[in-house]
Amino acid sequence: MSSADKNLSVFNTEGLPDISNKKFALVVAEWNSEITEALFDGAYKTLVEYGAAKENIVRGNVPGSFELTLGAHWFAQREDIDAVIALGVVIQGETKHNDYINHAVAQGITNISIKNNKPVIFGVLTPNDMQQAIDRAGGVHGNKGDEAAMTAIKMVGLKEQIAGK
Ligand code: RBF
Repeated sequence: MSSADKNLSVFNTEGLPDISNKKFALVVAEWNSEITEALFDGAYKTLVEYGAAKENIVRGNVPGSFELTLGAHWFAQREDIDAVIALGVVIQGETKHNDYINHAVAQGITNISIKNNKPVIFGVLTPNDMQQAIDRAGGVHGNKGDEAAMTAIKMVGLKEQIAGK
């Protein structure tokens, strides 16, 4: 299914874990901030809606998506943080940079997730143009921030399930 056919804010919520004592970090890229702020709002709202305590949600900003990996790594190193969500948007077509940034961040986030043994979620939009970004940041296709938060919740639950908790 391409993301054009999917609403990013509609998900299966069966069997979600109790996250009232779980701590989440949101790392937000400032580049294209009108989009990334919408991603943040969606992610924050979804975490709270499904049981996270507001005081258990922390935020850090990074200048651009390229810096998401290191910002997320610093949060992931904190023992009290259960999951990290990296939020950014790299608009293809506006820059050849996008290939380098997208690949670097996708690889970097995978690496730090495994290294820190906790979910680090790739909440990065990689649209062809600004309209596609708007459509996925609270527009007609929902909000990638919602989806990233739900992914974090589900991965926290899976980790507990596998640990037998
Ligand atoms: N950061 C983003 O988050 N999204 C972008 O679309 C984006 N495009 C960039 C295009 C160019 C030509 C450059 C130089 C940077 C871009 N960045 C973007 C910023 C990048 O993630 C990083 O912050 C800077 O490259 C650090 O100097």
